[in-house]
Amino acid sequence: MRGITSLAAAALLVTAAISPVAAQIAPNTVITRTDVPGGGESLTAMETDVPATDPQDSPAPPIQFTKSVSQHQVAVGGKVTYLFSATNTGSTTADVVQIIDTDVVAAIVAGYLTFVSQDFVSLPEGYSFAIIETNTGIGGKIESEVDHIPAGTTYSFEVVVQVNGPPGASVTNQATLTVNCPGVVNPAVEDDDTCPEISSDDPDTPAVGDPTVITFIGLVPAPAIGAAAFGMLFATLLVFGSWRVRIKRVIAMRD
Ligand SMILES: [Ca+2]
Repeated sequence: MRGITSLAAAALLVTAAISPVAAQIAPNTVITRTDVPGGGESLTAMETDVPATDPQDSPAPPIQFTKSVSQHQVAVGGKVTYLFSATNTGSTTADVVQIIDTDVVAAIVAGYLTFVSQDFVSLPEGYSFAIIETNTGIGGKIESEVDHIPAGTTYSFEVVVQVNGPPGASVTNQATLTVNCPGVVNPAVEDDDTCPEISSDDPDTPAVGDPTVITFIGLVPAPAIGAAAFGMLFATLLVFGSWRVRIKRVIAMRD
């Protein structure tokens, strides 16, 4: 027999001599090479009902990554909370999920914001490692990592900052998420087992994958004075003016 023959059985072991069999291998067939005593190799093929791929070579599960904010308009001197949230919407576990935000730190360095605090909000069940690190210096970043996120669960943390101003200024920022993706080579990052970056989405806006924006506001502007109000103000000033005159007069009489 030349090559490997596939049968209809769900699982079948076939041993064959070394030969160019690649073109004859049925889908979902696992090939194992074994050294033969005295030299040479043998091939063992197992036809299965599942794809013949290493689970570690499977793409990472999809992750919904959002960066929400407690309020989009913040009074100068007030505080605002950013919530970073990663939800595994797939059917397999996501490993080594890392979130990085440099934009918030850039706003801190520029004096628009002041860092207040950070904390975990939701940790995946059964996690064994999670960390948040914030470096508020020049070139610093907020960096958080969790070792895994099981399917259907969420990992989230929050960062609180204070708004320094000036009124009218805005801070636009976006975080990125990476997840371990063995078998997928991404030359854009150092680790070639990391999937391409995912940019955060502001869940309060209809656009997908858009940055999160906060705008600083100052005192509430006074409403415009209408004609009627102006007339009342003018009459009031006239009365006030007469009082002033009257007061002067009283003083003059006392003198
Ligand atoms: Ca959005």
